[in-house]
Amino acid sequence: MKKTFMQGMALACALATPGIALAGMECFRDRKVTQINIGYVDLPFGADGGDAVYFTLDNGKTYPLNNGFNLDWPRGQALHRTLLAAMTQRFKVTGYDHYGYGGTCDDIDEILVKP
Ligand SMILES: [Ca+2]
Repeated sequence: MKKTFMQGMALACALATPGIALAGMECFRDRKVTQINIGYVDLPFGADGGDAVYFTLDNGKTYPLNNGFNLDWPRGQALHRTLLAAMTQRFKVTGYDHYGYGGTCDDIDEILVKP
C-alpha cells in the first residue's frame, strides 16, 4: 500500500515537472544560417524579456530557440555562439526539438554543426 502510494507520488511529480525531455525530433537538416535575431525580438514566439534568440535558414524558415535555451542561460549563449559560427563559416546546421509543448519543432533546443 505504502509502496503504491510512493509510486503514485513519483509518477505525479514526474507528470507535473515542466520540461521533461522527449525523444528528439529533427526539424531541419543541413541548412545554412542566413540571419540571427537576438534580444527583444518581436516575433510570434515571444521576446522572452529581451533574451530571445531566433535564426533564419536558407530555406526562408525562422525558428526560435527554446525559452530554456535563450540568452539568460549559459547553454543558450553557447547555442547562440554556435549559430554565429555556423553563419560566418557557412557550416551546415541540423536542428532538433526535444520538448513537445505546442507541438514538436515549435522551437529548437539542439543544433548539430558540420562543415
Ligand atoms: Ca518544442
